[in-house]
Amino acid sequence: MEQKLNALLAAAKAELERAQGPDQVEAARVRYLGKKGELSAVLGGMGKLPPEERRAVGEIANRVKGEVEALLADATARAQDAALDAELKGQKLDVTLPGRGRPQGRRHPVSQTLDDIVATFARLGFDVAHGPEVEVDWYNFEALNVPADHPARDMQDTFYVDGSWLPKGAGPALLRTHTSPVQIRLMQKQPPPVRAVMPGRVYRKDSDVTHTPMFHQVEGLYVDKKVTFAELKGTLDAFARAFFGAGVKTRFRPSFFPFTEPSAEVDVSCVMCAGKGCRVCKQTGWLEVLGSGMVHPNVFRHAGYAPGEVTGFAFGMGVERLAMLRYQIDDLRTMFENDARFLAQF
Ligand code: 2NL
Repeated sequence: MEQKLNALLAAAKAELERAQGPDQVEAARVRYLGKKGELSAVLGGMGKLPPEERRAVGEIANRVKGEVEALLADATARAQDAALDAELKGQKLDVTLPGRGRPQGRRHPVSQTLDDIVATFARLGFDVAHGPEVEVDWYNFEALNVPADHPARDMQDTFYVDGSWLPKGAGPALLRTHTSPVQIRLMQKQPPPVRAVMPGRVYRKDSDVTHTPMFHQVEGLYVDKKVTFAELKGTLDAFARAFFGAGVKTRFRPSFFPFTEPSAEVDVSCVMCAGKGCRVCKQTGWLEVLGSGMVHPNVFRHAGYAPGEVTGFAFGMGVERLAMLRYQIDDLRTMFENDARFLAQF
């Protein structure tokens, strides 16, 4: 029996050395190691051996099996190498060809503008704060002194979402319509002074040529003892000159927001025509770039600050609008189509 096994090993070795291609290797595997193969046939005869010989023969059979398996692995590797060699022989490879260039990516104009706005305020001493995009009614409206019957609270203007996962009594859930709730959360979390900007995505149920349901905003807040309207003007004028260029002028016009009193809209002299009047500024020489005002006492009360002890100013601006002015883009929708040919220009 030992002789039979050694003969089997020698035959397998000879056959696998001759084998060409994966099919012949596989045929050899079936012949020697398969269920109905030669090794099985030899082992099948083991039952007739006296018990004292069985053990010795079993050991030899295992060794032979291991050696045939190793020979098979070698033969498989050789067959694969040969197949690859044959494939490459049929190809011509010009190693002197230049590599294929990969197009370089770049940041979206909205991201560039948002980062520049934040960096400009950072240089003026402002921190940066972030907060959730899914908010509750209280932080988005109530705390900001927006009346219950204000049109902005309407189902038509705000995306209300399922809030059943929130703690009981949390109130209606919605997609924030401005980043102001982050300012309320910040004031609740830390005592004055606060000086921070809040950049991020905001959502409104608007969709037409000049409005998208999602856009970006940067809001800012400065609260301390005796912050004045003069500081609001100085800060926003410094921002406008840093962002649009040292030559721009600013103009503050009275306005109204529920969360500030008094309130002011800020215009800059037209960056296209330097104030002479053109299509972009509709011949006025001015561009509206942000809204601002002194924080309303009710907002301080809701945030847990004492209105008698602190004052502050706040402001907000739309990032897409500033990006369009800065890069002279005249169609808002191009900002959301993500056509690489468009985005590569900024
Ligand atoms: C605009 C106008 C504004 C604010 C945002 C604010 C936030 C708090 C308190 C008071 Cl917590 N005000 N934010 C104030 C005035 C204007 O945004 O036109 N945004 C695009």
